[in-house]
Amino acid sequence: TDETIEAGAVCIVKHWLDAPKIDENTLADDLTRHFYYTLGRDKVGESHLYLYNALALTIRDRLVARCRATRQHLHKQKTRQAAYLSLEFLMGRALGNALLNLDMTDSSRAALSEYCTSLERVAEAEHDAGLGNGGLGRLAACFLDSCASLGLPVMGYGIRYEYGMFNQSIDNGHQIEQPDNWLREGHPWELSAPEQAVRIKFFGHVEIYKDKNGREHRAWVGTQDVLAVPYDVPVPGYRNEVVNTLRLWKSEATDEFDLSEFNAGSYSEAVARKNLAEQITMVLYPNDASENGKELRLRQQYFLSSASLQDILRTWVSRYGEDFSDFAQYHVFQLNDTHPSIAVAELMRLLLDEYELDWDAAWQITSTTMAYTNHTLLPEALERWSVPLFAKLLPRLLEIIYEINARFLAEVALHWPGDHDKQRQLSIIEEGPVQHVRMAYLAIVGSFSVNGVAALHTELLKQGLFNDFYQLWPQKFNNKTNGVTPRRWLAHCNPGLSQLIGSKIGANWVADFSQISKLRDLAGDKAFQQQWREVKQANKQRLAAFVKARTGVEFDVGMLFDVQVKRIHEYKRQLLNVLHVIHLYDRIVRGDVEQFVPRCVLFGGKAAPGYYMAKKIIKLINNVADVINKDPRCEQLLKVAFVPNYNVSAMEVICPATDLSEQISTAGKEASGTGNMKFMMNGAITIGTLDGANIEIRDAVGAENFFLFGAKAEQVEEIKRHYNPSQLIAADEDLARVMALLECGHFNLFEPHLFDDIIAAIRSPNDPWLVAYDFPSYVQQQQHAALLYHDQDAWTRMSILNTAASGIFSSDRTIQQYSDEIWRLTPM
Ligand code: 4GP
Repeated sequence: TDETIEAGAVCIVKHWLDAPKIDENTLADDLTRHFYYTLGRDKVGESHLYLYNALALTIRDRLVARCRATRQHLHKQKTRQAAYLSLEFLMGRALGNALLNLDMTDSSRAALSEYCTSLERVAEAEHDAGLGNGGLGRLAACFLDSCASLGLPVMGYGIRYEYGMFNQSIDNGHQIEQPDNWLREGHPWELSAPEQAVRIKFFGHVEIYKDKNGREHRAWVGTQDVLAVPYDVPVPGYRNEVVNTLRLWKSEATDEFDLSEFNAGSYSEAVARKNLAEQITMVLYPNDASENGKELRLRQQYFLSSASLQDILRTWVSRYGEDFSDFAQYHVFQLNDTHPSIAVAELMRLLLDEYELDWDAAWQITSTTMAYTNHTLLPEALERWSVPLFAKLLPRLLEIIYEINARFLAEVALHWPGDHDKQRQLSIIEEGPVQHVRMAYLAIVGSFSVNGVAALHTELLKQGLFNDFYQLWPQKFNNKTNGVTPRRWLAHCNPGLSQLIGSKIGANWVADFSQISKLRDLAGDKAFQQQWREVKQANKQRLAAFVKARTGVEFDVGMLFDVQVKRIHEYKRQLLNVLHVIHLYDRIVRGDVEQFVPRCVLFGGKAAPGYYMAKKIIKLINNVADVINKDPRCEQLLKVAFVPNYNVSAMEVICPATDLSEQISTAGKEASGTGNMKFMMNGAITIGTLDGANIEIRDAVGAENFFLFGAKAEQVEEIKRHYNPSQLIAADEDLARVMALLECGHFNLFEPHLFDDIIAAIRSPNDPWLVAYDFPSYVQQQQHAALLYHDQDAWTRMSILNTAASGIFSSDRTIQQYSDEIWRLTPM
């Protein structure tokens, strides 16, 4: 009867409230239970996979309990919430971070000791969740950690790709891509909620109909629907009992074909269509900061946006009915780049078509809940979708975009009367042989906030790329300089330094990273410097072992560790770095080694599979490394390695061991950078251009503790106007020698012409990256850095000062600003 069902429900809830508290004390027993019973194992095995899974499940239980409490807390009162919409969340491994945040590292260690193994070995069994390309995806992951740690009600929404970022191996110096089947061995952290699946429409057409009051409505019909099934991943805050949620959507076929096609005997066609539906979330597009342009990618973007918005609207309706009058007071959507910007049109569609609001009411809600973050100025990254594709795939959305555009262009006409060029330039629809939808314009028009990710970047958006929009709506534009989480990027990845810091300034810096500035007073303390160096030395040992295992190259921990790890891109100028390496090699060969500081140079990073020049640069690095590492004259002075498959967990070993951090992009091209911040937190000193967040890093630590070189952003255009690299090469003896070595084929003896394109790019008067221009000042600063490294006390002091000044680069600071200035959330 209804009563028994009701009573049963009450009983279950009551049971949960009374459930024995799982806590640290029961951890060892739970681990054993999961190992023997949930997973049905009795042997540990070489890979420790099951032990890892058992521990992950044990910890997940504790996360689930807290997650439920967090949700209940939010349910009790009407609270303003944010949703972070992102096609990428580059989470890396979850175990170590969860243990740190829940303060269960020691109890886990103790529980594992019964299995005669270490936590470190067990943690190694976890596969990185590589659901992102690079900066933008990793930023989203750091933001989730900070939101939970600050107790902010923020939900992440993303895609559960079956295949994440590809695995990279190096074969004869070439990048080889292999699929990242990260779910093969299971993903113990997630919980699926199939009952909360939502339907996503594609294709079909729009029909107009009138309701009984004669009002016109539009219906998107004849669609081919796909199911979006949610998988929830818990996001623990740092020791505050808050656990937020990252909801990842997986696409699945609806069951409809079972009845029609299936019965008609079209079994295989029906199954093929199922595959088509599941393809949507099959693979992450591996392009960083460049447009993808593929139809499937647009499907992913719409799939994520629609599923997430439907999820939020459904929850609203279930709680408050179909009255949306104060919806905007309680919701805000942050769009991580233009990738989910179709959400602007989708929210309009849902409010207009599904909930029958009129245009003005729907627009009022949309344009006060959407906020857009831009992550790159590179023109090739600006997403444009062809109108015919849109018309076919999302016909109703295109109609809405046309209407948004028409109303927007009327506003443009008022602001710039009679200026038809302006209307053409600002139109969301780009004219041409084939019309295109400009997604960044849609995002700006539909959002109340538009932000860049570092001071210079935001300035360049306002003065350059989006200047017309800035003139129209200056109040929308704001800066939010990026940050990284000090939990993963110092406390977790550098336990030695963490402990040392804790012994001097207490442990509160992990929650309140501004306290790290207290280290400044210790920078000159000789005993502390000695301890600081010892930690660095141990970290270098760990990295050396890692490099040896992955590349066979032996790093000498007595040498300066000079590191550049990030996506391979021409604007990031790994090429400039290799040229410097060749210059060092040339010095050794010609015997100019008097003041030579021995170095180990480490490179790492993936190239987009279709990015020809980036792949050539990887090959060049590997060939140069090969020549140098085999030359006995270099043995004591120079080592070079390219570590394959750079990812989050590799960075956790790399950044604590780095002395010199290479942040050498052409000024004006790197929106912010976040690797630069991780290195700084771990006491590396930056050699860099005045670009992105480097500028703020240098301001924070002081010019004397930063190695600056290169053209400034505002000089770049002028330099390009009369750029003559061959003349610059001839005028600089070092560069001339480096080019001579490259051009005579010294690094490709058996592979003729292999690097011709690279050589031509450096010599091209149209080289947008100004490699030859910046080379002399780069070499000079490298030399300056090397000389300083001689004086270990001075270097250590700089290192401490860098960590001490890194407080503002905590993503807690960034998120506090997002919350104060855009989201306006109240901590739980
Ligand atoms: C990156 C930017 O290149 C990097 O400078 C920035 O720090 C990061 O976003 C986070 O804001 N952009 C991308 C991308 O990853 O795909 O556009």
